[in-house]
Amino acid sequence: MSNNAKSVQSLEERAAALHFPASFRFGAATSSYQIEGGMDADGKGESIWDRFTRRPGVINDGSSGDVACDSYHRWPDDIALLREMGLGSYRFSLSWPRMQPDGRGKMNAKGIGYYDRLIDALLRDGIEPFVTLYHWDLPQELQDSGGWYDRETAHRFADYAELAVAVLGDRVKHWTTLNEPWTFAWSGHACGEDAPGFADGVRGGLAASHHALLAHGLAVPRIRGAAPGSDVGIVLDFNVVHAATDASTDMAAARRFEGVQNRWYLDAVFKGSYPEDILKLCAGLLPDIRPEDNATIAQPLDYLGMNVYRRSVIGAGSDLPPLNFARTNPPGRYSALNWEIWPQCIREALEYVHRDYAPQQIFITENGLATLAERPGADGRVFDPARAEYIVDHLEQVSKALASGVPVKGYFAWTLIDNFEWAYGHSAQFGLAHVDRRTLDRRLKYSGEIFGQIARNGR
Ligand code: IFM
Repeated sequence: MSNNAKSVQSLEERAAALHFPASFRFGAATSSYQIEGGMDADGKGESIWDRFTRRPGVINDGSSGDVACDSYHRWPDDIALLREMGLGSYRFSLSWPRMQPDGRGKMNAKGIGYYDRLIDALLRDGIEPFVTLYHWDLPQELQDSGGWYDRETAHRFADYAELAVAVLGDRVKHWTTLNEPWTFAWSGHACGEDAPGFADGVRGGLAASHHALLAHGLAVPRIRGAAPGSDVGIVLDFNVVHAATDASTDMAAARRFEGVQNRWYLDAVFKGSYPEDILKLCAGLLPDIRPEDNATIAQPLDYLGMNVYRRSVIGAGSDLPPLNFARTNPPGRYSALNWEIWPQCIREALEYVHRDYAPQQIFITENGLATLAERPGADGRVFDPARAEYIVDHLEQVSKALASGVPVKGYFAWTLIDNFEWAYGHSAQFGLAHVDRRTLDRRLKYSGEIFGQIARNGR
């Protein structure tokens, strides 16, 4: 047997050895802008990503989500893939400007109809919808009046959340307010890599973060009011942060980085106040944080969604003053996005959050590997053993966290199908299924087959 065949065999044996409780949920995740296309179909309004992707040079390969995977029309193909893998849960997001084109006022019946059909079909197939209300596609109209720099946007989000839940909440039992406020606040407002493209440094990141968290806090009771008995949570993205060396300067930089990436959100949501060290460090750069905001943000939640991909190894440097950090890349394996592959990070993140914040339930709402876009081989199959291995490695760590008492209730792979990876366009892909960019036909990859086997046999 060749070495490749041996390593595939041992991977498949490790996949077969994975066991989770019967109630553990296996699913796949996507987001509206990354898969739907239908950019202006049926009355959809413009989003900040529709506008941002028009700027020359901001997307690696010059692509956009105008068509993406055309899931606006091909959603039955997406559901067929979920069925093929035997997944019992699907996490997707609503496009706010498809639901409510101007971000305020009138809802769009045709946009609601799209999600109605999707949800009904999922339920017919026994697949539980986990719905995110905001995965980065802010209505451009709201951006024009200040976007996440404007406190009013938080109120508009709460209004929209209530209206969306009122029409879909009879069938959807798991609601998420925001996906990854750290990323959309900082990449969109501090560094300018993502929409709306502001490079306003720490002041921008903190203002957008605070208003996003306020939006979350204002929305939670409105969601509960519109769909009593449903589970409500938020999805945060975690980097397990390690200091590059034992030098006190590196350790302090790692602590600052970890403060804005993790504790800023966790402390606000679970403890009702922002971390003192970050408030002190960033005094003078803070938005208007009113005394009552802390209580508004710290709503009791039914679950925390954790997106975990990597470890960040941080030393002292000059990025984003006064955070003054530098990312370092220790020797190891890296993804096509240059993210370190370090599977222990998922267990470390789960144990840290459980120990310090004790959410009632935790879902891994995203985890997956970016590779360069793959092509089917001569036999028509897309063989991506690196992604299959990534999933098995990380699930082994999740299972260890479970054994150590962390209430982790499910795992969603990112992502169902190769899609529009934000500033990377289609140059890097995370899909369990390949999408032919010409025909948009979907085809399960080897990683999807392995993940399906784990989902079917591993409980
Ligand atoms: O594609 C993104 C997703 O939209 C949010 N979490 C990280 C993924 C990979 O970059």
